[in-house]
Amino acid sequence: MKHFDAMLHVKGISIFTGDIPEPDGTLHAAVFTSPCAHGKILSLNASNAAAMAGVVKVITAEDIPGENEIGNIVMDEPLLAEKTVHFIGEPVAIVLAETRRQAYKAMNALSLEVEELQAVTDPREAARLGDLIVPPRTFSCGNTENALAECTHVIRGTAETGGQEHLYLETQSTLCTPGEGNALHITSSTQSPTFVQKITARVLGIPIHLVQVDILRLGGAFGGKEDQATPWAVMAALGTHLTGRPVKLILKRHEDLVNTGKRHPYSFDFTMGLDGHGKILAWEVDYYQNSGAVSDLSTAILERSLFHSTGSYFIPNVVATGYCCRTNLAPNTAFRGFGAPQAMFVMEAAIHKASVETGIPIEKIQRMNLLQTGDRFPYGMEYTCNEVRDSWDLAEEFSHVSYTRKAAHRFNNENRYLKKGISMMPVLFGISFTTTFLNQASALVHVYTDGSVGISTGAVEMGQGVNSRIRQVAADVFSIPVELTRVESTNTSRTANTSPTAASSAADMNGNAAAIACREIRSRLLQVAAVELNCDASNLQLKNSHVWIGKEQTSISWEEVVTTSYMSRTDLSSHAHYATPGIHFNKSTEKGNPFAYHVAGTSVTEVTVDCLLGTYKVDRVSIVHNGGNQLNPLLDRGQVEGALLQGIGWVTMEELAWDERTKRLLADTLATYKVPDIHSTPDEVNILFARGEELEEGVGLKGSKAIGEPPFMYGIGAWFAILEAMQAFNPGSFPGYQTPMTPERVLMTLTAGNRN
Ligand code: LUZ
Ligand code: MOS
Repeated sequence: MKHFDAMLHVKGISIFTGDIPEPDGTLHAAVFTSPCAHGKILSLNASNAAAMAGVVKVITAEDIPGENEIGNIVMDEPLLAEKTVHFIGEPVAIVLAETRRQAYKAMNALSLEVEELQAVTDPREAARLGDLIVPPRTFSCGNTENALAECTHVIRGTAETGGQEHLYLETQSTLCTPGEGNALHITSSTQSPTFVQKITARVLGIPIHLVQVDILRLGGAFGGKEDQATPWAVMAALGTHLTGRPVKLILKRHEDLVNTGKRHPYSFDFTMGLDGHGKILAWEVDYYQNSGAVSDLSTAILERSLFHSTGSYFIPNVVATGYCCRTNLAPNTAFRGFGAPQAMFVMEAAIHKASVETGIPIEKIQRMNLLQTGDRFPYGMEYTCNEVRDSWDLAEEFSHVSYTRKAAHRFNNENRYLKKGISMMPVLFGISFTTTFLNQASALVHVYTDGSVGISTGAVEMGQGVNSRIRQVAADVFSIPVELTRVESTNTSRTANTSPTAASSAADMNGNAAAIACREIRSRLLQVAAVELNCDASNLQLKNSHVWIGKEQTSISWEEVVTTSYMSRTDLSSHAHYATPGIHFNKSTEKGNPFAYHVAGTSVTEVTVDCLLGTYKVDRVSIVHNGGNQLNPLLDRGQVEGALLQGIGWVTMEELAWDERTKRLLADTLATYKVPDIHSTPDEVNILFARGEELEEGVGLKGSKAIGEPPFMYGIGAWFAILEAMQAFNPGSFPGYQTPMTPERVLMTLTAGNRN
C-alpha cells in the first residue's frame, strides 16, 4: 500500500499553495517586523515606503477593523505590534504591492524608532522576574518527601534541552481571494484551518461563515503550522479585506527562520530517589519552559511535558512542576512530540546520573523501572498493557545488544581515537489531544453515480499520508478498489469546526469519522439491494465490488447498486462525527484518563565517535515499535524513519544560537542551521513492528495505532550513546546533561577532560 501522492511528488506536479495560479490583480505582501527584541515603539516611518512604485497600501495595527488579537489559548498576541515590540521578527506592518519585488523593496524602506527595553532570553531569569504566562502547574502522586527520606540514593541535578527549527520544505504561505460582500477564500499552509478561519473572523470583525479556508496539502509542518500559520494567513486576509484584491503572502526562508517560533528549549532541576537495588521511588522535577514572547501553544505543550514526566517508567511518588517562562524570543510552538521529548530527556539524564552515582548499570535501572500492566501514571490513568517491557526485551534480542556490546568493547580496546557507544531508549507517548474537547472530527462523504467516492474531512495532508489512510478505510467499508476513492481538499465549508491535524491523531479521528459516514451510506445501499433481491438487508454485504447474500456473490455490482439507489431517490451522501470515546480529565485535581491509548517501543542506538575530531556517526538504530494492527506498514515505516532522524538531529547537530547582546537569531540561514542530511543518517535502521495490545473497536484506526510523533523520541538514544563513546575515550569527560551534542561540544568536552 503506497502513499498515493508519491507519483505526483516525483513528477513535481503536486500543487502547494505557492503553485496556485495567481488571479488577475493579485497583490503581494511583505511583512515588516521588529528589528528589536524588546522596546517601546516611538514611531514607524512609513511615508517613504507608501510612496514607492507599485505600493498599494501599508497596513498597521490602526487599520484592523476587528480585534488586534490572534491568541488562541491565552489572549496575549497582537497580529501587528501597537505600542511595544517583544521579539525580533514580530510583525509591525504589512506592505501590499503589485509585485513581490516592489513589496520587499518598500518593506525594506520602512523603519521603526524604538526605545530599547531590557530583553530576557533565559527562562530561569524570566521565572526569577516573575514573568510567567500562566501560574505554575504541578502534577503529583504519593509523597516524595517521605519517600526521599527513605531512599538509599538521592540523585540531584540539572539539565537543558535546546530548541529546534521545524524546517518544513514549504515556508509559511497564503493566498487570499475576495468573494461577494465581505466573504473571503483563504488557501493557507496551515495544520489548523479552523483556527485560521476563526481568527480571521475575529480580526476582521466578521462572522466565521464569511471565511472559507481551503487546503490541498502542505509541504511539511511538524507542528510549525499548528498555530504559526495563522498570523500570515490573517495578514493576507486583512489585505484582501482592506483592498478588495487577492493577496499572496509567502515567507522567504530567512524570514521564516527568524519570525516563527521553534521547539521550546527547557531547563530542568531534578531529584531522583532510588532504593539499594535501583528501584526508583521518588521523582521531583521542575520544567522551565522557554515559551517565547507570547503564549501560542506553550501552556498545552507544558501540560504534555507534565503528562510524560515519568517517561516509560513507573514511579510511585512524583512532583512535577512546570513554568511557562515569557522571554523575548519568537513564540515557541508545537513541534513533533509537543513537550514530551523534553520530559523524556531529563528522565533519561537522571537515570544516567543515578547509574554513575550508584554503580548500577543504566540498563538495569531502566529495565527494572519500566511500566507494566496495572501501574498508574501520576495523573491517575492506569497502564493496561505490557508493551513497554515487551518491546524492551524484544529490542535486546532484535539488536543482539549483548553481542554488540562485546563487539564495541573489543573495538574500543583496539582503537585509540575511534570509540563506540550504545544506548537503549524506551519511549511512551499518550495518544489524544490533552485538551479533551479537541478530540473530535467529522467527515462528509459523497458517492457519485459512477461509483466513485469523494471524501472530505478535517485532516490536513502534509506529506504524512493521512489521505492514503482515509482512502483505505473508505475503500474497505465499501469493499471497492482504493482507486475509486478520492480525498478532497480540507475545506472549512465542507468540514466545519475542525481540530488541528496534530497530536498524532488526525488519521485515527478523521479516518473513523469517514468510516462512520461510509457505513451509513453502505447501509442505505444494502436496503436498496434488499428490495431488488427481495430479501432482508441484514443478510447482505458489500464484498469485492459486489453485493453478496451470505456467502454468495450476487450479480449486483457496486456501480449497479449505486445507480439503482440513486434512481430510487436514495441519499448517497453522509456526514458523520467522531468523538474519541472514554477520555476525560479534571484540571482541578489534575487526574483523569486523558489518552485513548499509549504507544510504546524501544530503540537501541550504536554510534562511533572520532575523539580526535569530535565528529560522530550513528552506525545503527534498531527499533521495536508497537504499531497495533498496521493499516499501512509502508507509511508507518516512513514515519518512524523520519521521526527518528528528526529526533537524532534535535539531540545532536541542530543548534539554535542567539546573539547575546542583540538577541538576534544567529542560526538564521541554512548555512548556520544544520539538520541531518543523507550523510548523517544512520548506516542502518532496522525496525521491527510488534502488534502489541488489541485496541477496542472505534479506538485507533481499524486496530492500528497513531504513528506521527512517538518515534521522534527514539532519537534521544543517540545523545547517550555518544556520551558513552566519549567516556570510553576519556572516562572523566562530561558535557553536562545538555542538548544538542554538537561535534563542537564533543570536541570541547574531550579536550577539556584531557587538560584535567
Ligand atoms: N496539539 C495540541 C498537540 O493542541 N494538543 C496536544 O495535546 C498535542 N499533542 C501533540 C501534538 N500537538
Ligand atoms: Mo503537532 S506537534 O502539530 O502534532
